[in-house]
Amino acid sequence: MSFFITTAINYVNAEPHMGHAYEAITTDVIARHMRQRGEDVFFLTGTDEHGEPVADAAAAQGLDPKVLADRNAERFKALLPSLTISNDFFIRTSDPQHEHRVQEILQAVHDHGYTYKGLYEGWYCPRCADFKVENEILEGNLCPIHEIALERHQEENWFFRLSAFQEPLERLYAQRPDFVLPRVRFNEARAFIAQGLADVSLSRAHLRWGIPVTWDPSQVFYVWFDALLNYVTALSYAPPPARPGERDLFARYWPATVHMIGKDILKFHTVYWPALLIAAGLEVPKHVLIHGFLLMDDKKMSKSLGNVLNPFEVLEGFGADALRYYCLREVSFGQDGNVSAKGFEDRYENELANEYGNLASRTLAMVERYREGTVPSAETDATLAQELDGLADQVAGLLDRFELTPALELIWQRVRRLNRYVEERAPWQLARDSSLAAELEQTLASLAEGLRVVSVLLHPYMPTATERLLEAFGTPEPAYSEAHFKRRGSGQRVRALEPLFPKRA
Ligand code: ME8
Repeated sequence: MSFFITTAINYVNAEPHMGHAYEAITTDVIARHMRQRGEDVFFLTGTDEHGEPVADAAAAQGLDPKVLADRNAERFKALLPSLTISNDFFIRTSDPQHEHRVQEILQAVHDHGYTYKGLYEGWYCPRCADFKVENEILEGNLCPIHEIALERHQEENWFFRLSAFQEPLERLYAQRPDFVLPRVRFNEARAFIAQGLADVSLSRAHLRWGIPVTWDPSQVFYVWFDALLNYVTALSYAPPPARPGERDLFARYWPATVHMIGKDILKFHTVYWPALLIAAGLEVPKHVLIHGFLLMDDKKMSKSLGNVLNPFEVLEGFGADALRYYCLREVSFGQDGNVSAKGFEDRYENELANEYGNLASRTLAMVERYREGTVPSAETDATLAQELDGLADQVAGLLDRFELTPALELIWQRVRRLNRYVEERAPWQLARDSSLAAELEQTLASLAEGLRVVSVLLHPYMPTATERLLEAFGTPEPAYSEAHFKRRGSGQRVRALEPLFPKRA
């Protein structure tokens, strides 16, 4: 089945921060897991380049917006391989193909009668590129997200008749209880709709850095409509080339399976976006999946608050797998969570180095020492088999509901179980007594098999370390169909493995 998954596209008004890395990582875990299960995955990410936030940041640095966009888009692009993100395409909203397709789709919305010209006045946050409604505004007329002064803006521009979609959206939410996940966000979106939908402005009169409105080229489209449409436009020009008989990827992948986004942009994705799609005559996505914020000192980490944790530095010190693991383990997916250098180092040391890395090197060393590097093809331990049977199904069930942290927790319980198994069986004692050879063989076969199973399941979370481990054990296939505990050891030769998570000085 086709499985189209997207991240939000990132503003290029500043460099990437941990929040962006977090979103790419969580999306990548789902994409990799679904590929393991044989789904036809298409994973899209990219940059959001038009509008006030970028125009203002460029002006402040005396740059042309396109120059700033080019520079920062490169940084966002460069972050992806260093996080081992497996995206299939990277869209930039300054791509001419995107611009052209946005014009076509919004022209259709106009032709269907969902636009009109009107006067807009309201409190506007230039960082959000959004007008704020009265009940959101903080005391002193501050933006609730950026805590900066809002500006009073008035201009004549084109409106989108969001109010016409009150009933269609209510119906959508009544029929599709999993349209927005998790549930608490579904309720939030539904409550927003229940308040009554007001029309929203679709264009900007005083901005040049955007896509011209086809029927009124003196204006550009409001950046949010331009940006949201990336999810559709990308399918009209992204490689891989369509299969024979396909004009492009649209028929194969639309509607999107999952839009992964942060909680601050809920309204745009759960209200404006489905309304816009219906207005254009397109299908709405299957799920909008909403993650929380990474917090440091209990404040959202963001470029405008100035407490940025640089993902490049974290990666240099610990590597991508460690960062990926930490993000999924420390922060309960869907909720906000604090991240800290101390918490990171603790988990690295205690869980990655000691529990997983050490289990792998001990097991390999014992296979080497006691059985000359061959995993015995002995029968595996029945109790352990019982404890690992069904694990792959449980993990798949959780990940079908995008429960990323509980799935990791479940796998990690088995990593700990395998460590206990080593202690219980004490293979170094069994090795001293040749009458216990069968027990020793069973122990080694079971450990190797258990490590193989947990590594296949951990692969989406930590692709590099698990691949290295699986190769060292001579069982390199991380396909999901291989994720069950086998009744016999593999009989494979093992190879030496450098520590997966070396202890830091
Ligand atoms: O909102 N923790 O771009 P953006 C976790 N261009 N996630 C965070 C975060 C944090 N501290 N800070 C930001 C935009 N994010 C628009 C999106 S989509 C059509 C247009 C998340 O660069 C944020 O919630 O400000 C969003 O999902 C993504 O990073 C990009 O944020």
